[in-house]
Amino acid sequence: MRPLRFAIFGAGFWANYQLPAWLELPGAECVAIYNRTLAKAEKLAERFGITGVYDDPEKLLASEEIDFIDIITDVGTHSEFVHLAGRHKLPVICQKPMATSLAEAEKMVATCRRARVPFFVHENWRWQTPIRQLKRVLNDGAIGKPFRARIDMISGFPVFKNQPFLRELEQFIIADLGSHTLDTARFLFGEASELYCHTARVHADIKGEDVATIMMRMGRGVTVTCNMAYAENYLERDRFPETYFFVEGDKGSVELGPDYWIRVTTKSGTHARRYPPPRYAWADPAYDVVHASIVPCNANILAALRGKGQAETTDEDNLKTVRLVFAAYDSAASGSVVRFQMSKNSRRTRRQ
Ligand code: 89Y
Repeated sequence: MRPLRFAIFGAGFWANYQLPAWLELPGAECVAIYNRTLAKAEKLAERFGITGVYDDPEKLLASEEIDFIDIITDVGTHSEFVHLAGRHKLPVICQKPMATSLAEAEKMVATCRRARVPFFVHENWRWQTPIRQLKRVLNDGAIGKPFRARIDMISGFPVFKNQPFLRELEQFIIADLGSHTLDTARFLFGEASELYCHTARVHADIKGEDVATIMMRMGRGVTVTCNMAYAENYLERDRFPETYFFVEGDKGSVELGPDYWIRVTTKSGTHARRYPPPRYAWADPAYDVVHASIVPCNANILAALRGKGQAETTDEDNLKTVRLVFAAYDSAASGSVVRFQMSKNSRRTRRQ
């Protein structure tokens, strides 16, 4: 079968991992790179033997025959490039967070729907090896019906070192990291009906919030709390970028703790097993579990692009995560609970 040809837009920090992650998969071939600063695109292209290099996206689309675009730029340009893909009738994948506001995200989704262009969001967190296993444990029913969960992504890691633009975001940790943790909460527990949020800023030299606490009622009444912090302090159990989970059910409990250990506690005692991610030579060891999750996320979207089933992180699905992200900012600003209405088939949620 002919591989699908694609271009990546963006040659920054994340593209250095997204591109080799694509190379792990048969069935897709990167043929061109666009980046605002040509030298950065050239450097990435040389490293991976890609011939098409451009600093003008229109020129790239006029010169190259491609089947889809993978947008790996900063969030500020996602909308512009998704609309460009829509005009060219090209299927498009966009990094999380999808957009800088809910209205912008809704417009992007509507444009692609009108143009009949498949649109996916590269939301990889839920594809982490230990999180997939945690989902299996919940589905197996060993701990019974979950009633409460804690999701902790609290780290002293200096995130601004590799991603300095994060310092400049007026909305930081919920948009950057909450996009992942809230999506993972939806993946594990279903849609939210209520949300309440507090934020704080510990770093004096950044624009946005670097601490957030979000409490939600999800699915059939599970209380889920997401604790996030990038305060650059000292924490005994800090293993960036591992996310820790603790879920209580009516028959037991399950913990995903440090070093990928999953501990399931039921009447028969505690059963513990490690679920480490695969190690790729191209991945930065400091980001292992996250970089490894790019591969199954790409594979899931590629299968959908080839007409083999539905991807998990479609534009419409991710819009529900985007809704939670901006509801969290609204709740933090107003000090009030945001309530969502579930539609009958529970595929759609909307603010009440
Ligand atoms: O940008 C973020 C992401 O997507 O994964 C972790 C990160 O690099 C910092 O929060």
